[in-house]
Amino acid sequence: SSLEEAKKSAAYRAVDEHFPKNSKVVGIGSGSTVIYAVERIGQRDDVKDVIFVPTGFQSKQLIIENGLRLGCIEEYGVGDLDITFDGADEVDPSLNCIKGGGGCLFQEKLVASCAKKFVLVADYTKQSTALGFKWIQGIPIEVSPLAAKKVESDLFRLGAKSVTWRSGGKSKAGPAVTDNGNFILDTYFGPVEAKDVDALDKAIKLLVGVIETGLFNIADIAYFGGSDGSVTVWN
Ligand code: DER
Repeated sequence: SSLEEAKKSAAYRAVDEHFPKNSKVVGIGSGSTVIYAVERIGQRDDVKDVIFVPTGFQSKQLIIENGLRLGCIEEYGVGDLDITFDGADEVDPSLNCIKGGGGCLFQEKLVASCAKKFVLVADYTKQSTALGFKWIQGIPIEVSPLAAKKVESDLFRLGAKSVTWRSGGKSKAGPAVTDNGNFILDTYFGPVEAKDVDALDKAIKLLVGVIETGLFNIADIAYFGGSDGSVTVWN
């Protein structure tokens, strides 16, 4: 489909233009677009000694399936990763993004926080004018299961218009449990202006029981694949 082609062209271009020479440790995000980035990385001849750090079970399997060396985030500190490639659910022109559509936001933000560079790969449907303008499923917020009800009440007091407990859907009765054993509350505040993203992230993070939010403002550059095979770059 042209959407898959769009994801592929963005991911291939991002890897070709940003995979660092002599890199030692590289972060790998989660979702369907990053699959193409790992595919492209696997085609290179300079990656056999590079360590790839996953951001969840899917990401881990992706690294293994592409014959790449698997590392673990437990070994690294800030600045220890040369670069990380990851997707997003929505991106605004200031490169703020909503992540967590795939439920992997905590490890994604953890790995991203240890990387020198964060390269975002996405299809054209992710380009937006403000977070919450196109992605109306809400900001994914990872919470301790013990605190989910309490955090839900906090979020409404913070101005949330809706809070949805992420469910496992048909495949699992009850709430979806993240790779870290937590719940996700998808919380919709309406469109969030770029200037307010950081303050909202911090306000949510202050709530006792919140593990992490899906509000990211750390991307250095974003590659968007177009439906016509073109690639748009925001930075
Ligand atoms: O869950 C996540 O944060 C993923 O990166 C997701 O937001 C992007 O998924 P996609 O590449 O399948 O659209």
